[in-house]
Order: sequence, then structure tokens, then C-alpha cells
Amino acid sequence: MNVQVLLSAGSLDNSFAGGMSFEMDSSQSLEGIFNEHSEVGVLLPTYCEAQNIERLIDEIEDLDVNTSILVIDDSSPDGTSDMVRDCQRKYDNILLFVRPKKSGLGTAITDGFRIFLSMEAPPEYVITMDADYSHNPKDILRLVSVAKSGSGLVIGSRYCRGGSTLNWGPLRLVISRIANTLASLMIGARIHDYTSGFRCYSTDLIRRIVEDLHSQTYEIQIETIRQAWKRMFKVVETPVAFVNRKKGKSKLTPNEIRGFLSYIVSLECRRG
Ligand SMILES: Nc1nc2c(ncn2[C@@H]2O[C@H](COP(=O)(O)OP(=O)(O)OP(=O)(O)O)[C@@H](O)[C@H]2O)c(=O)[nH]1
Ligand SMILES: [Mg+2]
Repeated sequence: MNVQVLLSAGSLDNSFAGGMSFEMDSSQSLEGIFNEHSEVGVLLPTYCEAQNIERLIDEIEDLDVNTSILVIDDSSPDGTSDMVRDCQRKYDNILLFVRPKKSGLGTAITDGFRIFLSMEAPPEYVITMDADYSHNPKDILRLVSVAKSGSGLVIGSRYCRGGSTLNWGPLRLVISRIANTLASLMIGARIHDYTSGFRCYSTDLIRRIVEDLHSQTYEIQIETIRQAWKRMFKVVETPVAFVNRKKGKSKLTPNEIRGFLSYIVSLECRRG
């Protein structure tokens, strides 16, 4: 059954009657229809992805899997939300959560988790992926199938055997490698790629960790692995090819890198 939602403030408890409430303020809105019994929720955080989002949604819809798509858009000035509204006229399984201003990838993912958990029947698995076409939507099926064999968290990995990055400049490669080395030293989860945003989470894992997620930006990627690892969930990798975005601009700014480094430093302080 598909359910229509149009909320601008209040708690999603009323409409979704799920296990967890999700409080919205009057500057936020949730619009669209969701598929009550989807197996896989696909969470797409967007900021200025108007050139990518429609094609990506079309390709996800073409997959042979029962999905609900949730886009978290931060009022992108390029009209990303309107593109998603166009897609909502074509498909009946897309929710759009609009926040008033750019508020960071970390909070977008955590808000998305909370919205899925507040549904009466949350999807069994949640995929997170970039909306810039760096991640191939066809890999979603493989990520889900690995998760089904008992992993709490499956990372679409660029750095394990078989994974790759295409068209990255040397600076980007160095930054990514340093971030991964630091994360590996701090967490030690025996994986190669801590910062990939292409993942499949079991809903059980999300439920267990969501209250402990406090990241504002990109550090969410390692915070989620740390929380999963601490709770002894199985964290595994499956190789993916990451293709540098062809359209739109990167949001990875020095500010974002500072957020990541201060998270790593805070982990070191807690260890010490
Ligand atoms: N809602 C929301 N989405 C964001 C924000 N920052 C980044 N995103 C989205 O998060 C995903 C990852 O951001 P990217 O800019 O692609 O970051 P990246 O993949 O590290 O960098 P490039 O691919 O090199 O541009 C994309 O879908 C972005 O649109 C934010 O503050 N809010
Ligand atoms: Mg990207």
C-alpha cells in the first residue's frame, strides 16, 4: 500500500505510527508518497544536484527491487527539489524532505534514518549513496545481497580488491587516503574504505545506533562504522568503481575537511 504524506511541522508519529518519532519544525517539509512495504529504502542527500537527480532516480526505479526513495534536500538554489517533485509525478514511492538551508551531509543522513525508522513498516535495508552519479545504482542489488547474508553494514569500497576510483586528481586521492589511514588507526574495523558514502545498512543496525550519531558533515561515514563496530555488528566490503562527478560541484570544502579532522582528534582524546 502507498501512503500520501504532506507535512510541514509536527511529529511523523501521527502519520507513520512507527516505532520512532521524528520532530519537524515549521521551516521543514516532507512531501510525497511512500511505499509502506518496501524492502529497501534509498536515502539520497542532495545539495545542488539538479543536473544529476532525475537520471539517478530513473535508474533506481528501473532496478528489480522493491524500494522507497527518500531525498533530503537543503533548499538547493539550483531547483533540485523541483526536479524531485517532477519525479514524484512519475513514480509513487518518492518522499522529499526539504530543509531550509545547507545543514551538512551528516545531519541529512541522520534525519533520513529517523524518517525511515518512524514508518510503520520501515524498509529492511537502507542504502545511502551520493546523488552526483559517482555511485552506480546497479551496484545497489549487490550491496543488498551481501547485507542479506548477515552483515549489519556493507560498504561499497573503492579500496578493497576489485574497487577503484576513476578521474580523481592526485590531491583528492591523497586526502582520501590520509582520511582512511587515520580512521583505520582510530577504529580498526579491518576494512579498507571508511569514507565511502555508498552503503547498505540493516535497519536493525540503524535502530541501535541512531541516537548516538552526532556528526554534522562527512565524518558521519566513520562515526557510523565506529558505532557498528563497537556493537559487534558485522561490517564488510564489496568492491565498487567510484566515478568522479561529471556534473555539478563538489561540496567537500576545507570546512568539511576540518569537521572530519576534529572528529578524528576527538576520538584520539577519548582513547587517550
Ligand atoms: N542535504 C545535503 N546534502 C549534501 C550536503 N553536502 C553534500 N551533500 C550531498 O552529499 C553527497 C556527497 O557530496 P559530494 O559533494 O558529492 O561529495 P564528494 O562525493 O565527497 O565529492 P565530489 O564527488 O568530488 O564532488 C551528494 O549527493 C551531495 O549533493 C548537505 O549539506 N546537505
Ligand atoms: Mg560525490
